[in-house]
Amino acid sequence: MKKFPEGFIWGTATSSYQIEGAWEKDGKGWSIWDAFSHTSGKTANGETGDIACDHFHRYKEDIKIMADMGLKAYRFSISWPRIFPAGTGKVNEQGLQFYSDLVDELLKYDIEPWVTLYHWDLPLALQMEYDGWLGDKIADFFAEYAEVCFKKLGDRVKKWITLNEPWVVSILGYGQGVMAPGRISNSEPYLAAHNLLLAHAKAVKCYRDKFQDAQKGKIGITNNCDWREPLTRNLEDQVAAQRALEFFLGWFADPVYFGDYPQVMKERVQERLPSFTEEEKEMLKGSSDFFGLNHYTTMMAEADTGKKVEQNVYGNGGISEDQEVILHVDPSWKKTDMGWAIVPWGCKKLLLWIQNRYKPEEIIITENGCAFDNGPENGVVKDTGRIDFYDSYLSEALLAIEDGAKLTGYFAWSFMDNFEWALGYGKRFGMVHVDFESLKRTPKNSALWYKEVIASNQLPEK
Ligand code: PNW
Repeated sequence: MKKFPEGFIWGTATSSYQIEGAWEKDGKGWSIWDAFSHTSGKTANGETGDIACDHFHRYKEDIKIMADMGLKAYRFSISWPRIFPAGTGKVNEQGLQFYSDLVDELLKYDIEPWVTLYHWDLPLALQMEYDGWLGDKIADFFAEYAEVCFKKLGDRVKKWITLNEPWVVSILGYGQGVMAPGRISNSEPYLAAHNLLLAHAKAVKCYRDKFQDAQKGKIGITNNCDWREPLTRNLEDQVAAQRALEFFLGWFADPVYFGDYPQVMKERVQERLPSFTEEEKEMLKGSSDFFGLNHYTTMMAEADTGKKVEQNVYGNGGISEDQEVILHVDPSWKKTDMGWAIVPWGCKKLLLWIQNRYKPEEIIITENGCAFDNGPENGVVKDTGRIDFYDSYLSEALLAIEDGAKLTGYFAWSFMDNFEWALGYGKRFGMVHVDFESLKRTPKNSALWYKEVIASNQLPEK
């Protein structure tokens, strides 16, 4: 059995709105997810994150479980409206204190905090008064918020992630409307994405100008991408798969690594794609110290020759009309409770595609995981499907490392079952089971399996 590289970072991930609860506690303002989940018809069974896992009150118990698992790192996000109830202006010290205490508790057990500044819970006030990610002041507000976090926590937090999955914010929040703020448009996603990228760049500039020398941390962005495999070996389908990847990941990673959008997007999206000034390009280029990747699944790509639009599987594809790519899933592929196909080799191919295109010094998988619904029986949760999933994806990640991908860390999504956005509590991604009535935590067998992986730095013999 091959070992992972020495010092490999093993972690789990969560996000504020999905686990914290305490939605109006200690001066927190409302986020767009508070408003969205409280709007009838937007989430499964009208479920909300009002209580969620009540992590806000139970973080010590949760961190104890993390320590028992032997986690080296824990990725969580800060709720912007806990820090700035109105999005900008006055800071809520009580909100900051919660995260400061959380960080101290993690460090007590030698678990390194990896902090995401934005995992989708935008202060509602900024949505109402400034049009959220469509407004031209949003990047400055984000940098203002980020600076407060660097100042208060940067003495102890050495890993920062500005944004989680701007693709999801743009496509699912502004394109398909299934996530907050629930807008449906074929132009707004491009504008939201543009402002997200500028917000990222401004926060990074602030960190580098004012904090990085003294605090000696790293800062980057996390993008999500599925793999796109050409449906056939025809040149058209190969080009279509490449185009789909550029529309998905290149949209965000090209500006961060090269300073501008992919050419193919400029050609196809035209005036709906905003452009960067020279100064903005400079600010964006090289603005991530590591390549943060969230990866879940794979689809096959076919060039859309114009006749098949109706049968397109739009869901995961970006703004499909602009790409002219039809997505397919192989019927033989097994699926998780999300309906996402389990295709471990797609993970390897994607890692190598990233290494080859961007040549990052480090890639960190900041999320990978699966939803399966297994509950405790006599205190034991036999989630073999989840163990198989992790084992297969990690095996492929290891092969990618052997082939040159500089993968240096891996975060399982998720530490515990939580609020899966519009799908509510029915989709369970956790290594730790949460009973949403009693809020009791039960580590699943996958948590015990992961503990073994971490301790030995390799995958156990099967
Ligand atoms: C990610 N898609 O979301 C998020 O970062 C997590 O908050 C979430 O719980 C997890 O993955 C599981 O869903 C995604 O449709 C949501 O392609 C949707 C998609 C991708 C990622």
